[in-house]
Amino acid sequence: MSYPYQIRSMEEYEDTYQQSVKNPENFWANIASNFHWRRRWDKVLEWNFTEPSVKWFSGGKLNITENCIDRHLEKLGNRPAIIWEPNDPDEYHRIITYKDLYLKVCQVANVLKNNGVKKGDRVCIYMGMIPELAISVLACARIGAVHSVIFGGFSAQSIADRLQDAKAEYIITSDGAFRGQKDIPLKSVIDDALVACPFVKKVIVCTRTRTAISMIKGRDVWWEDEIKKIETLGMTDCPAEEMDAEDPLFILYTSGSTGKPKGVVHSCAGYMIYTNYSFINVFQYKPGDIFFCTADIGWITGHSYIVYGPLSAGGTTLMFEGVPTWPDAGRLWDVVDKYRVNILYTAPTAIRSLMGYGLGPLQNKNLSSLKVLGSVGEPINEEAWHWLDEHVGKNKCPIVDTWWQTETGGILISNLAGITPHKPAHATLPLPGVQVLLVDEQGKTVPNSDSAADGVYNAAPQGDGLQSSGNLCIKFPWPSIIRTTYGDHERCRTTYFASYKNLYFTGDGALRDANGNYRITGRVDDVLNVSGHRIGTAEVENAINMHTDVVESAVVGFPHDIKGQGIYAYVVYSGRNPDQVLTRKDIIATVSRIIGPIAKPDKIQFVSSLPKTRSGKIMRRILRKIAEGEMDNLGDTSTLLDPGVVDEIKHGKL
Ligand code: 6R9
Repeated sequence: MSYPYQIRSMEEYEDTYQQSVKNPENFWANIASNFHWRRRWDKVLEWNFTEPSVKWFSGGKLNITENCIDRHLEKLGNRPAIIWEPNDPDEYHRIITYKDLYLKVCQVANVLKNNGVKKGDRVCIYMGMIPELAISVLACARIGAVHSVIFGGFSAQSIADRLQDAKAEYIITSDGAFRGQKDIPLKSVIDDALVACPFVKKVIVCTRTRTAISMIKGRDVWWEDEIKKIETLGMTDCPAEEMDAEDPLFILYTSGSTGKPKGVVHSCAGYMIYTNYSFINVFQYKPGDIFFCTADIGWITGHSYIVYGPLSAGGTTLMFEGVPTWPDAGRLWDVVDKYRVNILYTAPTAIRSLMGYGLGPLQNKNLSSLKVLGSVGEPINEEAWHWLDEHVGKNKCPIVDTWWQTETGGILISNLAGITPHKPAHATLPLPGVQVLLVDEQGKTVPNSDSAADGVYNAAPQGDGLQSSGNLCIKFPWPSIIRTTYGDHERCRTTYFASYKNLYFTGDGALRDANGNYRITGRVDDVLNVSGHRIGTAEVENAINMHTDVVESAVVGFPHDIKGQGIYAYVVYSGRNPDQVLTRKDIIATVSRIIGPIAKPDKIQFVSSLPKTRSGKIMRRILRKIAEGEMDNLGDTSTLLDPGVVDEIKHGKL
């Protein structure tokens, strides 16, 4: 494969950016012509941000798996598509070529059909990081079923909520999953979830851990048996379903500032084109490179940059089942050396956790294959940036700091490796086609913050330092923008398109320097970012409030050395159980059960009441300051119903 739209110099970037702003339709149509279409589109773009309604490549027909697999078979059939490294370094790794992938995806697609799955049906996938997970995702896409992957760390209750919301009647899971020392009983969690989901018709169970599980007659079937059936029937091929450009490809649930997680919907063509374009340009991927993204496919990063981006580019993607610190803190580097990884894409939280082990685990590691390093999920602090640069990249690998979201489908702001300048702790410049600006509280555009109107890059600014700051918005659609929130379009409108007229609002705050580089400062809403995972404070509060001894609670974030943000819960507690140590444990167990272990509070402070305004609103600003240890800087507390509460909380013990 060659990538005619890969940007090779700073000048080319600036030119391309300007073209993409002047004539976005032309720009994206040119890129789209490099893909395999069953039928060419009639109209490149129709959009408005009021409903909102965004349609890219209307009338076009395609199947994303033909672009990710079939079109590579002739020239790249024997190239590894997926390299899989197991949790246990002593177990055999697996290499799946494009030819193998084609056969496996067709097989599983036929299994799905044979079990009644049809185009448009929602299929929930709850698996560990094994190749069958990627194969399942692609098998759904092959037959036009809408996949909804749920991260293995979510609880039965969370799964049930998502299954009900998506009305998913089919599930693919495995008996269990290995992660470090842990053996996670996936099928038994699914069984618990399904008590509340009688509408689920079929559960396909893949063997991984050989944990004892129960199989329910008529509902549960073994993956391996189903594949055998397909083989006996002689069904080797599975023609790809012809999809409309705007048909939904998948639903992925993510947390917001209020209520339950929402199902972000992405569509076939736009998502494919944008993940491919951003993959090739941000990482400067070259044919034959080994690309290693350490995310889990349960998150958007895994969807876009383990599965769809690399495979649509005919690339080789490495899937790692385990964790960076097991059996020891050198594991990630062993994996890099074992496969001579060229591009490593990881998260600041992983880097900070590895930094904690010192330089010992890096000794005797070669790492000379690395060319590009990438970071995603949260702002990368300068210390972690420099550690990565010096000790992993040996000062010769550009680091891309990639800013994006579940809702954006792909990377929107990032330097392009080795092409546009990097700056520690800055995501830097928007990709071509992405028109970024900052607004103030009233929704007015902040001067010198608009990448499209004020120039995307300024090599020689007057003066230096900070130029502007505000809330990060995008004013023109890019192909992989969120289309809707599943089953509730109004929620999509109010969450992203109603804060500021004609703008997509990201929920993040940002600064822009005089060169035009953006620096993301973090969420400005009630969403926490814990180890790169998005967690809504309201969700955690709801879970804590389920505990019988809890009257009410308020959850805020606090700076955490490794996780970036930790979860701090203020709990008003009825005192029925005087043993606070026990109650703390109980509350943590409740949160684990309702949401999953990723949402467990790091700190719990029992208080007799919460600071509220006269109208009954919890003053989170004050609680946040106390959690951050900024006791002397609480600001105005005069609007509080009972200012005495603040003193009690300030002097309270954890
Ligand atoms: C891809 C992903 C999105 C939120 C986003 C922002 C934060 C992601 C970042 C970053 C600073 C970066 N975020 N990348 N902040 N610099 N390079 O993480 O999606 O799970 O939906 O989270 O993560 O706050 O709004 P998602």
